Amino acid sequence: METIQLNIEGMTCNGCVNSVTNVLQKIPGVNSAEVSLEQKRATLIYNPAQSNPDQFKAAIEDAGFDVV
Ligand SMILES: [Cu+2]
Repeated sequence: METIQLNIEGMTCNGCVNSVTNVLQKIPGVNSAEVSLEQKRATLIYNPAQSNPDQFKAAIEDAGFDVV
């Protein structure tokens, strides 16, 4: 398992946090996804054999937010 932190722009409320959390948790290989509204950050623990940071970034952007 590996850990990665992604900085996210565009989240304004807990609904946004839930959206981001949900799309990340659906990605195969993601063990856990914690999203902080205050820190504008997602912390993921994932299996690098099953998923990669490009997928996380794409999923967040598809949900309407920006990874910076
Ligand atoms: Cu929101």
